[in-house]
Parts: sequence; structure tokens; C-alpha cells
Amino acid sequence: MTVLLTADPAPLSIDLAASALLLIDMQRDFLEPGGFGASLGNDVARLRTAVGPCREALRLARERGMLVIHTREGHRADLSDAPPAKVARGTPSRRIGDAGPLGRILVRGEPGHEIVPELAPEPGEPVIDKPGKGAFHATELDAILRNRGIEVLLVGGVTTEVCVHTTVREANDRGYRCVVLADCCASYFAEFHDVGLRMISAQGGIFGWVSDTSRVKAALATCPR
Ligand code: C5J
Repeated sequence: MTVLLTADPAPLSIDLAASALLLIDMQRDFLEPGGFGASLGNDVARLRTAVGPCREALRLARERGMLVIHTREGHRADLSDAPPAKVARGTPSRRIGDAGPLGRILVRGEPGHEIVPELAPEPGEPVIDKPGKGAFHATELDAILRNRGIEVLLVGGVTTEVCVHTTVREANDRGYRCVVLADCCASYFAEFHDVGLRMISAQGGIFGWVSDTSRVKAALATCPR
């Protein structure tokens, strides 16, 4: 089934069977006090705005039987997959691997690494554990998408200008059409969110489209279930 999705810079036609919802790093480590985001001095409450829209996007995608994929940024417990340059960067209050209120920062299996409960993956939904900012780097994401015949990604998550941007750029170079859902994304910096979205859709959609959950809902409403 194909629907016409209103987006910037132009509407696009998407085949639901060849489309997936990709939610990037909606983890406690980024959204809750005591995690990685907070250790960098950020006001993590800013990211909460994306939770409700992501829930709605999940509901819409699941209702239509679309593929839903979640990602989580984090590292092996021995940090052997964490580049020393990443661990050493900046002057955080706690570094990657240090113990904190949500367990060890950005380490797989720790409470902080989990996706926030409101957006918990359902059985059968792939969860991609990624060591980098981009979801294609050192993961099986591309294989999963190709094996499922996916051509279009509806993308939400955090943060807009870091892991969402990096992943969308990677996806675009691999030939996927990416529609970033503005209300499903958030940043610790309001201006980075706004400019990050504009960078995607500028120049005729230089590496994607920007839409939102209400426009997805409207597009789906034109297509009987
Ligand atoms: C960051 C991410 N901001 N998920 N990670 O370090 O955007």
C-alpha cells in the first residue's frame, strides 16, 4: 500500500511494506538524570518532548504492521569496542564505563542502557546495539533492512544533531530515503534541533525529508486498513 506523505521540502510517496520506523537511542542514559547525557552537563529534561510523539509513531507503525527497529548506543562491559578517543573526550562528571546512579555509563546491560519504558521494544522488534553515533557503523542494520526489502526510513530519536543526523547521513549514502519526524526528535540544544532539521531538508532535501507524526497519521488515514 502506497501513501502520499506531506513533508519538507516536498511530499513523497511511500510504500508501507517497504518502510520502517527507526527509533534512535531513546535510552535512559540520554533521557534521565544520572546518565551519559547528564554527565556531559546537559539538561536531560529537554529530550522528554520526543517521548509522546515517539509513542504515537510506534502505535501507528505497529497498527500497520510496519517494521519497527530500535537502536541503543553503548559498549561492551570491557570497553573493548569503545575508541579511547571517545572515552577520553571532554571533561564529563563521569566517563563512559564509570559507575553512576543508572549503572555504568553507556555500557550494555546496565539500567541506563535500556530504552525508556514508555517506548519499550515489543517482542520481534529488532534492537540494534551500536558502538558509534551512526546506526550503520559496526552493526547488522543494513543487512536487516535489505533482507526485509526496506527502502524508506521514518526516523525519530535523540539527539537530532548527533545520532539521528549521523544515522540519516549514513542511510542516505546507502540509498535509503529518510523522513525525519521532527516531533519525534529532540536535542539538549533547541537551536541545534531546529538547524539540524533545516539542514536535512534544505537544498531540495540534500539528505532527506522532514515531516512529523500528525502528517504521518494524516497520510495513513487516506489508506484503508
Ligand atoms: C550522543 C546520541 N549525543 N544518541 N548520542 O552522544 O545522540
